Amino acid sequence: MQVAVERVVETLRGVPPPQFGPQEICARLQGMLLDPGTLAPYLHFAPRRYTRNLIYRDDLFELIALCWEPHSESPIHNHAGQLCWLSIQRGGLRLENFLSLDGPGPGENIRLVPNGGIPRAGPGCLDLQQGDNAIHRVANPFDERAVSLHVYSRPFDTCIYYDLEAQTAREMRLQYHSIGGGICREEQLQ
Ligand code: CSS
Ligand code: FE2
Repeated sequence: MQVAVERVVETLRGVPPPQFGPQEICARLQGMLLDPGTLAPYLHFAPRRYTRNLIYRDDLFELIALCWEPHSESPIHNHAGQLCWLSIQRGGLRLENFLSLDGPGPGENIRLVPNGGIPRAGPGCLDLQQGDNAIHRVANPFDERAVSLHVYSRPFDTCIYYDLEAQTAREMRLQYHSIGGGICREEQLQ
């Protein structure tokens, strides 16, 4: 069953704040595939990287479409203690989880160890990251473009990124590539 993106926004807006948690939201997103025509206005790709395209945001949650060029990847990062649902819509993504032996940081001498994942997660796959120690890397090491839909509750504009070799954890600012379908000008990037 394919769902219009507007319908997903409506559904999520209908969830009362105390219920906006793993059980309720996983039940709504599990196996959900969006009608590609309704998602198309939010899909903007950029060479050799992934882009973050904001569909909807309020105080409780944000809905973002991420567009992954072949051979692009995120840094290893956390989600600022917020809940993060990732639903693959097109192509494949490699999901790698890590565990910090030294807390989420930021700081020095932060040791990470691999903590499972999925070598190739495909359309309909839903992943949930929760808590400060929910650290992962998402990559598209494949030869076709990929698209994933993300729900973050509450929205966050910074997170921690990790350098495995240097064992550092630093704050990183997150930016939108487009908002409501319109590409952000440099000065609008937030
Ligand atoms: N959290 C990353 C994407 S992987 S879930 C981000 O929002 O850029
Ligand atoms: Fe993430």
